[in-house]
Amino acid sequence: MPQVTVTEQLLIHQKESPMATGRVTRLLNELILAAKIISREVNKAGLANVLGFTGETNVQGEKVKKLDEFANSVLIYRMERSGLLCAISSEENADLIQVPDNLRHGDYILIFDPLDGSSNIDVNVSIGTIFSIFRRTKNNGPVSLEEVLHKGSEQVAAGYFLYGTSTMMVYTTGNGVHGFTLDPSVGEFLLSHPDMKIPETGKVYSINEGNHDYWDQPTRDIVSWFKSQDNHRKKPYTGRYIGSMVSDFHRNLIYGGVFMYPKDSKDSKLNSGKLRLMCEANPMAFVIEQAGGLATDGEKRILDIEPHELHQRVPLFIGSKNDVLKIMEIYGNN
Ligand code: AHM
Ligand code: MG
Repeated sequence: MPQVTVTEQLLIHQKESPMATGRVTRLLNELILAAKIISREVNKAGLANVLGFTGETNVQGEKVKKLDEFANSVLIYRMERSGLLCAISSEENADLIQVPDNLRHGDYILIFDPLDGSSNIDVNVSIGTIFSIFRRTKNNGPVSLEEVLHKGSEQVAAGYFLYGTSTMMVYTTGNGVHGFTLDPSVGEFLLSHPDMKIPETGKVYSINEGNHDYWDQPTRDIVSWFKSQDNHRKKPYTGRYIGSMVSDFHRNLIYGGVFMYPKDSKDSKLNSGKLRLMCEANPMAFVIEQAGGLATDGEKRILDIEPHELHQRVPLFIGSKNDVLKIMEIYGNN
């Protein structure tokens, strides 16, 4: 089989998908380069302590950043210089980042989580970068917050990079979901998972069950349903929880299943779940819908939620269609 590179595939989709303009292709190519740099550092991460790189200063006397800060600065630095963006929002930055006046501007807005799965960064467990791209609706000048706070259904592209046993890229521009694996020997992402579809009914449920006592009753009922023999499978689902959404999501996308981060009462200030709508839930929801699955906050489609702040949090149930429909049914009956 001839090996298709991600650039070739992007160019094919540029012709087929109305949202995938040449500029989106260039933007994704810039993101790919940033992800390759992050991937290289992630692969060296286990050496940090051995080589004494975790302090503020390394053996060359240079300041060393933590991996999540490193990923954030690589993405901001490279993407600001792409000439295609007018504003950037990162999970790591409280405020919207305007592309500086001295750099070339474009009409796209990039929202990302530079390194998701923070609790797994230091223990050699898979982590990822999540991205979401919108097109600016107004013209010139500084981008207002209102211009960024769009529903997820208006994304033009979204996806993630997974730094796992291999580095992968999975993306959609609204024309299916495509997965690529980085071949380190040639430095290219090669098409390994064309037109990904999630099974309609899954096998796996993924949730942090340590939060059980903080859940509301419908959430407890949902998890009991997955663990019982009285469900779609007529036998318990398998429980799998890595604690890196990108990894849990990716496994479920391939095997079928559902990832859940419901609201809980652990932190009274956060009565709406842990995950962020704009940089985590929206891009994953765009991918899952394009793969034939669903994403909800329990009641509403994630992609229809009107954001009112940049770092808004949201309960998230995402995965195989029949499993998410069941979750909505249980919530709907309460
Ligand atoms: P992060 O962006 O700080 O890494 O938080 C998001 C992560 C998700 O990847 C993961 O699903 C979740 O937090 C795990 O949270 P918990 O440790 O509470 O189960
Ligand atoms: Mg995150």
